[in-house]
Amino acid sequence: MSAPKIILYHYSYSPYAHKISYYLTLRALPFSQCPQPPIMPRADLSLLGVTYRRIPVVALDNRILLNTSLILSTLETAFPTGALGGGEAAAEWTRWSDKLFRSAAACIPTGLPAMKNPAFLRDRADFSGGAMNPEVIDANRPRALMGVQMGFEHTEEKLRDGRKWILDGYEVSLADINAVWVLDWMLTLPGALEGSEISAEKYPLTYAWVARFMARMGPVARGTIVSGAEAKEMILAGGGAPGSGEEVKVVPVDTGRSHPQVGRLVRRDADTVTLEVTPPGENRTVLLVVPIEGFEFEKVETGARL
Ligand SMILES: N[C@@H](CCC(=O)N[C@@H](CS)C(=O)NCC(=O)O)C(=O)O
Repeated sequence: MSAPKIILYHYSYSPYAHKISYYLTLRALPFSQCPQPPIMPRADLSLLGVTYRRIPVVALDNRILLNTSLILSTLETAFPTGALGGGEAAAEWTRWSDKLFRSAAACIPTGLPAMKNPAFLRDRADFSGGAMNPEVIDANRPRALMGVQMGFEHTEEKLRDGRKWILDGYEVSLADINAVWVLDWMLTLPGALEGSEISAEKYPLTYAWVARFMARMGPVARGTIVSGAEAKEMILAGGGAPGSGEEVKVVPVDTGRSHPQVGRLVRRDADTVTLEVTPPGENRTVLLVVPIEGFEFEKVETGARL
């Protein structure tokens, strides 16, 4: 059997997508990437019948995986030789970085070109469910910077005992990936930390650990670029005929709620729900795997919770 095919749908400056591209790079897994625009609409995903709006999305053969924590755990299982490990502890770091992301996103400088683009601001207001107003963002900046600084405090505290990687006694692991992406984003986004007390002098262990991670990983792998049509063909190659499962609607609990996803229920496990989706004009299907944590599920016909 050949190795499962990985296709990463993302845009290069999505910090959440870095979680996945850093993982693929560290593990040297071959993959394709299907570059996406940073704002909606995303025609390449519509082609697949995917209406879920968040980035990244990963296809593993015929399965489309939503949410980065599910993507990472699925890749660990699908490619067990050389898996990074640290999965249980990684969950704690996933929650930590998800929380930190909210402060970090509020530190995006309003002077950046994207933040002056009304289309971008409208798109992100739709994404977050609240208005994006530069004056409000600027006024909130000191508080957001404090939130980010708490993040640096936390990693500095962890690293104080001299450990090289974030989990004591481990090589680089999933926990490092789950922690590093959001700090790295803040350290590399021009102007993000301006006005804060965050510096290499104040947080030497954290700065050294981020640099160690980047050195261990090396240049970020780009994968083979494929078009939306090529990606669709690769994914549908393994697609079955449409079944008759009950229609279920899925929305994330936090962001991107105005772009629900509907599919036919094919499986429900302890941690995931699998839906079948027929792309427009197709008679082959894709499977969409959604984690139960962080999402709400509703039966379309009755409106009842799944
Ligand atoms: N919990 C999600 C969060 C993903 C997320 O918020 N991604 C951001 C980009 S970094 C996003 O989708 N922004 C709006 C967009 O690109 O449409 C995950 O882990 O995948």
